[in-house]
Amino acid sequence: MTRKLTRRHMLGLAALQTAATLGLTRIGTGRAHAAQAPDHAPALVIGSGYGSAVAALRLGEAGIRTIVLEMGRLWNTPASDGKVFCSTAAPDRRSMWFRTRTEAPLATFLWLDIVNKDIDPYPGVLDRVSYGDMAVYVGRGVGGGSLVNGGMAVTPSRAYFQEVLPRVDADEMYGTYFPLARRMLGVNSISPDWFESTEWYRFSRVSRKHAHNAGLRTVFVPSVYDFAHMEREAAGTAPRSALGQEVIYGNNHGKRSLDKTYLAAALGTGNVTIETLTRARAVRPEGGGYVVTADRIDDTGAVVETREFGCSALFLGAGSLGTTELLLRARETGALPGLGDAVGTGWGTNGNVMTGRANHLWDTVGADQATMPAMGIDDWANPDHPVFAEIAPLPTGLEHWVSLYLAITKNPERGTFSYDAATDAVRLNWSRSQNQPAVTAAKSLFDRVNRANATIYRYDLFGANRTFADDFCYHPLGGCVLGEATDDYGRARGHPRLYVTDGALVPGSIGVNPFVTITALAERNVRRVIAEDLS
Ligand code: FAE
Repeated sequence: MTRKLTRRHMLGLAALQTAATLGLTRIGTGRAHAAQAPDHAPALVIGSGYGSAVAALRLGEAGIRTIVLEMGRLWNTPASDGKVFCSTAAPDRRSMWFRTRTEAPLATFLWLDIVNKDIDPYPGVLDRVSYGDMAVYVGRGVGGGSLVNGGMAVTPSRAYFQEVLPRVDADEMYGTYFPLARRMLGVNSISPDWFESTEWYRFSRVSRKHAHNAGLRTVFVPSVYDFAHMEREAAGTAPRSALGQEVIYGNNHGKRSLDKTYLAAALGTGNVTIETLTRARAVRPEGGGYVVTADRIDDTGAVVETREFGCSALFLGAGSLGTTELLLRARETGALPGLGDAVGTGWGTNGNVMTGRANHLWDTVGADQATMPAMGIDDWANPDHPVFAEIAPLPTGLEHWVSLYLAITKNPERGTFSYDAATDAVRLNWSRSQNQPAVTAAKSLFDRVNRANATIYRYDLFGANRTFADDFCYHPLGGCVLGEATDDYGRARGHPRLYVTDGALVPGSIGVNPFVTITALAERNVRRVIAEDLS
């Protein structure tokens, strides 16, 4: 099993490299790549994030020829600086999806507009999708969110998982699919000895001390960033990535993103091809299957070709926003009239809210900070305000005495999406006030921390003197909720062989960083679907 997978990975990685070298937008090996009808396959997968990558691998392994459509580009060709990705300190056109200026989560520092930089428009790797009172960060490219995220690979508490998804067999998830997801994603943990001794995690140790002073519990957070590589970075024997201010605009080294794991293995089956810079825009049923209309764009964003892809089975893995948009548009335009009312509902931010605290002069957080969080404050058992707060880095290369956090709270508020026929656009209905429960919960925890340490909040980081960033999130979840918009295995209601396979299935909250859950659920669902519907 292991040897087979390794050979597959190598074949897949070679295909990715060939596509990069030749500048191809079609990636694949074997019979899938040589297919007579490149626009038709038994299975079509939209997107190449966690849910899609799982579907592509398992379909490919089952011998089912599969085409993956990804709107972003393949990220493995070095630019003139010798690097694939740019750093947060020196963002260029590679950083963001068709922008003229970066839109980093921290808008300012000391109230100064020194964080964001002017850039040329390009299919960059990070997008910020704005819907009035809420903006959502997402990854764009082969690997989706895995290219830009903080790598935190957290399994939710069993009790909360059961509360959120009561119809999913928790024994099966915790016995089979969570361990499988962690293994496939390459999850590892930091060495506690190194954590205690390295300058790169001083910021975490200071936050831990302050949390403990307030009687709070901290936990190590597993990661898909290779901590052995990070130790070599610190020792000067490997090129710096997490220790070189690389994260939200991609990591040049160390990160086990999906193109190195699931997608490489999927390509290695010889049954999977990936079409990049190809954005699905419409879905319709035809001949017992589906046809997807997709635009291929060039580096300027211009549509160079519109293609129709036919399939017998369609898997939507375009992320919570992308999948919901495609299905809502299809329902509202009458293309897929059988989809139920639940499509476009049950969306949430996973209770995300960020905040920063100002430390005393003697509590230095260090000029050197690893970009990969390795510790969280776990107060999820708090009956009034459950919070899991990751201790986030702020790697500027200078001492700044800031402790930064991404709090995950149990915000019960949910958003809905609506379709505007005049503009063919999908809108998120979410008001600022809906994030108040998240702010209240985070404030209750960090007020405690501040009281215990005689510290205050920072007012200079999120614009308009705000102490809590409540207008953006990193963890969009829901929109096509499992058991509501779909059956209990992600089969869309009303249309056979149409599946949702990504974060759109999770009902708005999971209590921890979500990609391990999205991966494990996709593994569970696709196994059932292949066995019952596609064999
Ligand atoms: P996702 O990974 O978003 O993939 C969807 C893919 O579909 C993308 O590649 C899109 O470009 C593509 N796509 C969308 N629309 C279309 C279309 N119409 N046609 C073709 N392609 C399309 O979906 N989670 C954690 O668990 N731990 C973390 O440390 C963490 N940190 C994060 C940091 C940042 C900056 C961000 C943005 C997210 C972070 N997340 C983290 C969230 C995590 O990356 C996210 O939950 C997953 O990526 C969602 O997986 P999906 O499969 O749902």
